[in-house]
Amino acid sequence: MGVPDEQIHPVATGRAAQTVKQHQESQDLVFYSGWFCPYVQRAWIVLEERGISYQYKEVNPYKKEPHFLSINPKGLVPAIEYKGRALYESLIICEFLEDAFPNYEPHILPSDPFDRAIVRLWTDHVNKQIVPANMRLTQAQDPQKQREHLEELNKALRTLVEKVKGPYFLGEQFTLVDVALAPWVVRDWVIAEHRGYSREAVGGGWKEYAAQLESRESVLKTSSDKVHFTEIYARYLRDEAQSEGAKAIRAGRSW
Ligand SMILES: N[C@@H](CCC(=O)N[C@@H](CS)C(=O)NCC(=O)O)C(=O)O
Repeated sequence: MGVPDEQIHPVATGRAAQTVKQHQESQDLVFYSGWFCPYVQRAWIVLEERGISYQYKEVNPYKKEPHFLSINPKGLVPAIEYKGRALYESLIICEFLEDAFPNYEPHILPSDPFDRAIVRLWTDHVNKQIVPANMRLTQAQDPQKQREHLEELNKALRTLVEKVKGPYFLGEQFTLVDVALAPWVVRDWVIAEHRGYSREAVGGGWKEYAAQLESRESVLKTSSDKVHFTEIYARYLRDEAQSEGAKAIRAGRSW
C-alpha cells in the first residue's frame, strides 16, 4: 500500500524548499500551498514570476482543518488570503495576481483584449481537455482504456501545439497558458514511465515547447525533488487516490 493522502511528505524539497525559506515573513498576501500540487504550482509560478511579496504556508488539504476550510470551503489548495480576504481556484488566483498588482512586471496576460481572450481560450483548453485527459490516463487500469486516453491526451496536446508561436504559447511573452500547463509538463515523467507517453510521439514541436516550459526559472524555483512524488503518483497509477480530483475523474465529473 502507498501513503494515504493525509500522510504525504510534509514539506517542499529541492529548489522549492529554498523558495519556501525565502517567504516565511508575515505579508499582506498569505499563500496556502501544498508543495506537491500542480494547481498550487500555477499560482506559485505567477507569484515568483511577478515578484509579488507573499508569506508561504504549507497546508495538508486532505486534513480539512477548520481554519483552512474557513479560507477555502472546498478544502483545496491553492488558496490565498489578501488583506484578510480569501480566494481559491488556481486560475482565478492567477488572474487576481495579475489584476491586483497592475504595475508589476512581467504580465501573464497580454495587453491587447483579443490576445487576452485567446490566452483565456487556450487556458480553458488546458484545464478542460489536457489536464483531465492526463488524469484519466494516469488512473486508467485497463490497457485498452490506457491506449484510448493516451490518444485523447496526445490529440489535446497536438491541438494546442499547433497554435504555439514559440518559444512560449504566444511568442516571447510567458502567459497564463504556459503557467496553466507547466506543472503537468514537469510531472509528465509519471505517464512517460508508466503509460507509454512520449513527448516525441506528440509531435508538432511539443517536445521543444515542453522543454521551454520546464526550464523557466519560476517553474524550477517552485519544483520539489521527484523522489517525493513517486509515492503520491503510485496511488494515482493504481487508481487508489482518494483526492477530490481522483474521485471526480473516476466518476466522470469535474470538481
Ligand atoms: N480546481 C482546483 C483544484 C485544486 C486541487 O484539486 N487541489 C488538490 C491538491 S493537488 C487538493 O487540495 N486536494 C485535496 C482533496 O482532494 O481533498 C484548482 O484549480 O485550484
